[in-house]
Amino acid sequence: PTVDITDDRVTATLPTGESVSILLYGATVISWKTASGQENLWVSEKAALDGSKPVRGGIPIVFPVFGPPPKEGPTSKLPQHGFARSTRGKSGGDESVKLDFGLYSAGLDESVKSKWPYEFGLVYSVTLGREGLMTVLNVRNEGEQAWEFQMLLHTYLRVDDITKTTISGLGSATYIDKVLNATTHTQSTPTLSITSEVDRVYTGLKQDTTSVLADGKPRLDVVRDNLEDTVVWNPWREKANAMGDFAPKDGYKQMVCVEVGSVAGWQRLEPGETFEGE
Ligand code: TA6
Repeated sequence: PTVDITDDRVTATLPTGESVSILLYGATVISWKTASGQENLWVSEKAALDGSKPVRGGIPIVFPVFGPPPKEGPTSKLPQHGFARSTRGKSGGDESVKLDFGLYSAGLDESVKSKWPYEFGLVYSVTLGREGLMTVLNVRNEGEQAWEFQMLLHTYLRVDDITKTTISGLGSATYIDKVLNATTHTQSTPTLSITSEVDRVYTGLKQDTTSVLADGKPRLDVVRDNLEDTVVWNPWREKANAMGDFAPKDGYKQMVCVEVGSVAGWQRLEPGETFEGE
């Protein structure tokens, strides 16, 4: 598909011609056309599309109250139909851009489905802002039975020189060392230097930030939200050599994985429940 982004709207068009336009104001869908160009949504010729009032037409979102609010109670001060339809979404403007991707059980090949036959929905949101990159995985149980899962954002970070790289924010945490037969240890130093293969699952970290330092100076902060575990991995020389798709072979000197997730235990989702890790 092609995606065209202007100041006030996003328009996406499939190669076959179908298109959708979403006004950033209220995330209001204001056009949905079939391949032949037929418009399926009605928008008033006098609709305000400049953000001065909710759009008269398209698909305004009603949240968190429908109609005139009750006289009393938590929604009593809100305008009719709430505020969502008259609030510009955070994904707009030049400050940040947010992209959402979906993966659903219905989209799996039968061969995969037969090995893990549960109904799920994943929405992965990637937001680029001035201060950083945010990656969020939202997991939903779409089925009728509970299931368990683990998840991780297996992030490969680029560094200039691994010998000058240290990792902080892991001090006094417990970790499972996958290099040492998955034995459990406690991080004794406040910072971790990487001078050989490292493959550790840090569990129950108190701080939510793990920092990558270059020459002792802050380079990148990896911040966990609603996730308990952080994996630190560098394959070093031999393991890098053994991976057919790892190149250049000395690339381990320019990378370190700091991966946030929920991997030491299992997350359980009842039907209809969602989990979000960031
Ligand atoms: O997260 C670290 C790790 O689990 C390592 O044990 C290492 O094997 C790595 O991920 C890469 O896994 P992959 O399946 O991508 O080769």
